[in-house]
Amino acid sequence: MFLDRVEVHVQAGAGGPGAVSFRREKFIPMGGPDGGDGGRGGSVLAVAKAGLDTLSDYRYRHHFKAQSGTNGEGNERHGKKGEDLWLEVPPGTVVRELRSGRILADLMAEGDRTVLCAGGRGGRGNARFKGPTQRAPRIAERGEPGASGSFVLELRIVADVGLIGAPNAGKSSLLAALTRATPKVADYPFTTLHPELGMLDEGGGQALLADLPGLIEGAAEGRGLGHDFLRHVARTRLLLQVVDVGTEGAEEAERTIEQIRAELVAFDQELASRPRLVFLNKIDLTGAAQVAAEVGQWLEAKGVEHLSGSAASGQGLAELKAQLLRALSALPKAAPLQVEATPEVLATAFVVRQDEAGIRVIGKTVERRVAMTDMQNPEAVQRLANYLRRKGVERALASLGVARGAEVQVGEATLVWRPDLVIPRRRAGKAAPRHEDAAP
Ligand SMILES: Nc1nc2c(ncn2[C@@H]2O[C@H](COP(=O)(O)OP(=O)(O)OP(=O)(O)O)[C@@H](O)[C@H]2O)c(=O)[nH]1
Ligand SMILES: [Mg+2]
Repeated sequence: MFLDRVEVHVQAGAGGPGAVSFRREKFIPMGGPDGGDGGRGGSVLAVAKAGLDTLSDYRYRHHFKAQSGTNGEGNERHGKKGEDLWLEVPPGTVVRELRSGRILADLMAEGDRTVLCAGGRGGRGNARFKGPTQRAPRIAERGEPGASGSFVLELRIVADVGLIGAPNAGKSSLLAALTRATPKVADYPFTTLHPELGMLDEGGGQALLADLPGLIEGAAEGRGLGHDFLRHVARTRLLLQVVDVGTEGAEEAERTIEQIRAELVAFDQELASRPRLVFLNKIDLTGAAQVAAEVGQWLEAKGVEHLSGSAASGQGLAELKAQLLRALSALPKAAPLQVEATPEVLATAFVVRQDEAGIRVIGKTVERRVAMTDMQNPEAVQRLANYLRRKGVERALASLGVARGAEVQVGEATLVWRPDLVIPRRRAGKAAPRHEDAAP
C-alpha cells in the first residue's frame, strides 16, 4: 500500500548513570575513586534506502525509542552505549518538524542520513571528580536524558521522468513497456491510484520513471486523484506527457494537452518551464496515425518536442527510450529542498551525503560554524569538534563507516576526519582509558 506522509514520535536513549566506587585492595581499606562513566544513549536516525518507494512501513508504527546506555561500574568500567535506531525511508523523503512544519532534512539520494534525536551523554563516574581538594569524591553524574521529538516524514518521489496525462491515456502501459515494472493497466479511468516507479535500462543509460495517476481538469484544486500526487511531479527532471490519439480526435487531443499543462502550472508555476516531451500514444489503432500527424504539426508550431508510437505494439518505443536518455543527459540533477532551520531545530538540521564527489555534510548552521573556525588554532578546532559531536554529525559520519583520515567536505572547507580529535582530553597526567562519553 502506498503511503506518502506519516507522523513519527521519536525518543533517543538516555545516557547511563556514572558509578560511585572506590578501589579495594588488600591492606588498603579505601583506595581512590574508580567509578566509571555511564554509556551514551542511542540516537534515532533516518536514512534513505534504495528500493523503498513508500512510507508504508510506518502505517501502524509511529513510536520509536532507541536504547539507553548502561551504568558505569567500579574499576573504571564504562557503561555500554545504547544502540542507535535507524528509520529507513525511501529516497526523496523530506523530514519536517511536526509542530512548526519546518524542513529539517531532505533525504534525496540513497544513503542520505540525518540524526532526528541525539542520544543523551553518559553521566561521569566519581573517578572523574577527583581533584587536589577532593580525594574521595562521592559524587557521580546521572545520564543525560535522550532528546525526543515529533516529525513528519513526507515522500516526494525523486524520479528522472514523470509520466503525466489524462486518465486512460496509456501511462501505465507505457511504463510497463519501457521498464520491468508491472503496473495495473485497465480500460477505465483512474486505474492508477498512486505513483509507481520503473527503471528504464537501455544501452548503458538508466532513468527512473514515475507513473502517476491520471490528471483531469481541476486537479490542481483537488478534483480527481491527481492532486495529492502533483507534488511528486515537482521532483522529476523531465515530463513525459502521454496523449491518446487512438480514441480522441485531433482537436480533442490538443485540448487535453493544453488542459493537463494548465493543471500543472496551476499547481506550481515553476512546472511551466520544466522540459517536456509529448508521446502520441495508441498509434496502432485505426485512424490514429492521421490524428498523430495533425497533432504533431500543431505541437511543432508551438515548438514542443514530440514522438508518436504505441505502448501496445511497441512501435516508436526504441526512439522514445533514446530520446528520453538523450534529453536527461543534458539536464541537471534536482536540488534538495532548503533546510529551514531555527534555533530549536538546529540540532538536527544537517544531512550527510556520500557520492562520487566524496562525503559532504550539508546544513547551513554546521557550514557556518565550520567557516567561522580558525583552523590554525587547536583550541578552536577542538571546540568545533565538540560541537560536531554534540550535534550528532560525528555519529552520522561514523555510521557511514567513514575511515580515519578521510576527507569530509563542509561548505567550502575540507576537514580530515579524525574521530579521536573530537574526544575531549582527560585531565593531564592521568592515563585513563579513552572513552567516547568522556567530557571535560
Ligand atoms: N490499442 C492500444 N491500447 C492501448 C495503448 N496503450 C494503452 N492502451 C489501453 O488503454 C487503456 C488504458 O491504459 P492504461 O495504461 O491503464 O492508462 P493510464 O494512462 O495508466 O490510465 P489511468 O491509470 O487510469 O490514468 C488500457 O485498456 C490499455 O490496454 C496502445 O498503445 N494501443
Ligand atoms: Mg495508469
